Amino acid sequence: MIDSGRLYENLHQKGIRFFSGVPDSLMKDFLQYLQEHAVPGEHIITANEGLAIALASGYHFRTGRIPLVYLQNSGLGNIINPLSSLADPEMYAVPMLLLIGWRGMSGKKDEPQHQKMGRITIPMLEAMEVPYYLLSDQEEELFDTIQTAITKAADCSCPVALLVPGNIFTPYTALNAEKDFFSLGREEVIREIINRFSGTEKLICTTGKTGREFYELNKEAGNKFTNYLLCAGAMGHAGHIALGVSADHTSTILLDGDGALLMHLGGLTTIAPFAAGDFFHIVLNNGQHESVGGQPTAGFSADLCGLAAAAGYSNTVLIQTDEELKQWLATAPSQKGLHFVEIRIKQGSRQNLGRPAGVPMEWKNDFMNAIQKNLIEYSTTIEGRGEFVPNQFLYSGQGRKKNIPDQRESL
Ligand SMILES: Cc1ncc(C[n+]2csc(CCOP(=O)(O)OP(=O)(O)O)c2C)c(N)n1
Repeated sequence: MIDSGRLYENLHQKGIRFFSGVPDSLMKDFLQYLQEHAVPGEHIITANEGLAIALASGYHFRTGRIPLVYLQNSGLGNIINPLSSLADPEMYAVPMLLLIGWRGMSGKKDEPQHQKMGRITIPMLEAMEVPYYLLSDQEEELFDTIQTAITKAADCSCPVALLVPGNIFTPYTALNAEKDFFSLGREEVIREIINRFSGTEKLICTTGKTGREFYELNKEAGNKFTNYLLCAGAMGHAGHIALGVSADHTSTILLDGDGALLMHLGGLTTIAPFAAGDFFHIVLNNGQHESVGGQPTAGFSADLCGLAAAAGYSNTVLIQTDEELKQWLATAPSQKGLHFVEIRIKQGSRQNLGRPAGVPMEWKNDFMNAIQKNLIEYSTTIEGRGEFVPNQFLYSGQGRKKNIPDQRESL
């Protein structure tokens, strides 16, 4: 097993002095060490993996040194563009190390969202013409491989991948356990949402533990919600799934995470003008990537409600206490229109959190069947609404027309 401190020292000795990326649970011990020991300016967590490639390129342009970008292999999709059109030897030829957590590695059982990417990780690197090496869990061997990769990156002036085949790091305990600033827990909030809303809303859950918690708590509530879909993979895309399904004009609840929201933050500017029906974009903001080890996000330093309002959300609310949550939930289910709700929560989740039963195809079919049924019931029971007018007809292309009333209010 690899000691995180010794790896950090070894990288330092070899001239690697800049680290950036999006965390992965396979590297959580090393990343926690890095978070605590990197000197200021040496380590920056980016909102998505592609941005880390660009940041690392900028670092290289300034210093001439080789940076390291870390990511889960699910982030490969996010780096293809900057890798091929920025860092590639046929473009600006940026030597860098890519430390990639290999989820779904061939032969290893993993969650459904990791299977395909696990299988195609090597073919993808090959297609991208990125040299790669598999890391050992033996220190000496691993240090040798890193040296080989650095030499390769310098020689070819190109990105070189180092694949992390599993949890190869010895457990690292944080020096200073982060203090909790907020008292609400994620499960508590999800439970209240399940209790207070009718259960007929369509509900889309973000990547990570939120979906698993929703699944458990909904089961405990006798499967009150039937119209739900867990966005098990595709981090940062739950918002646009919700946007896509909102167009049937029944109510939509989106349970988002701060890390996921920030990963594709620009999506707010499309959800705001196009979301149909009553749409509750609820961000469970714990200021960290809790599902993969608790590394910080900008969730507590950015003004998420301000960002949403600037993107065009007509109603925003910040909830920080149990009282505020109860107060909001007392009226929320009957509120109309588009809502952005930031709920600040503490860290942590239960140890024995289960995983949803079944396979993604079944989840999809269940969801589609449930919302079709819902739609039929809806159109036969609600009179007067008729054909809905999608919000895009209100969108001029140069911004929302100010003199057109928000028709969602009157629907
Ligand atoms: C593109 C991509 N990069 C990284 C990951 C790994 N990953 C899974 S969940 C997660 C953290 C999500 O953070 P947040 O949305 O704040 O939710 P939390 O885990 O705090 O509940 C990460 C980084 C991923 N699934 N996809």
